[in-house]
Amino acid sequence: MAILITGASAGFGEALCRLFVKEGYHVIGAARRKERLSNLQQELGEKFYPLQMDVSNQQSIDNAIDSLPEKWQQIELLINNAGLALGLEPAHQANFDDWQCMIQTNIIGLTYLTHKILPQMVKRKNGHIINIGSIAGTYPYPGGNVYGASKAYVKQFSRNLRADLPGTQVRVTNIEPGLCGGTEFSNVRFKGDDKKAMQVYDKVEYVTAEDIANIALWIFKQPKHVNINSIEVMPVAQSYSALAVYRE
Ligand code: NDP
Ligand code: 8X3
Repeated sequence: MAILITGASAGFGEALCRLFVKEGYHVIGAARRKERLSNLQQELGEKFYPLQMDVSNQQSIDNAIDSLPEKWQQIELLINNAGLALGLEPAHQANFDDWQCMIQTNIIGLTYLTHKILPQMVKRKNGHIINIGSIAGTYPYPGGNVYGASKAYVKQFSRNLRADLPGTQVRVTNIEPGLCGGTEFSNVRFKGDDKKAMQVYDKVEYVTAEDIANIALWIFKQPKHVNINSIEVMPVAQSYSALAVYRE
């Protein structure tokens, strides 16, 4: 049995791979950047299988999953972590290609991979899907437009999977992190503008990728009859804000 983690070449995914391998699991780490996966394989050894896969491309998902050696084909845990935010402009100034990329990756890619892996879990009556949503799927913020909407999809898709799966022993969880640093998330969002990206984490003790990995492991290690439906995680330094009122 293996664990399939998408977005394994950086951030949460990399930390998840390290932790699950350390805990003794066989882990398939998937992402587009092959070299980074090879480096991770060198570090983690034979319990790690690097899988080049672009989740925004259905053919790439088919090719990658269908290419898995027999010993790596049974997936007991799928962590749908690959995802991205692009831009922080208001909707009327946003780039449509960015919107399309987020929808293709965060929604369609996650959905297609789930559709591909779920039947084997149901057949075996054993499996767990952990989706990485976001607090942006619950709380709107300026510039969050399609990113937040894509994570709201992940939240509701997770719940609706639960509605379909009673009696199958397959568990589904949505992890909804807030401000997490030490990953490439903001560099990707701001398209390589490191200064802008660094400002997001300035003077904040943020949640780390290792924190998220520990939470995922805890969720997975609950007894088989326990399903954590969702879990919202913020740094202590992050909190709620009043609704905005525009005054003339
Ligand atoms: P990173 O940018 O550090 O990592 C993203 C990972 O996703 C990379 O490994 C990247 O690999 C992979 N990825 C992106 N697009 C694709 C694609 N088309 N196909 C395959 N893999 C892809 O981000 P984080 O680790 O911070 O974020 C991970 C997840 O957590 C995302 O879904 C994000 O939305 C979510 N999240 C992040 C938060 C944060 O504050 N950091 C907070 C809440 C949620 P590669 O480029 O090699 O393909
Ligand atoms: C990432 C957290 O608040 O930048 O999902 O959208 S946020």
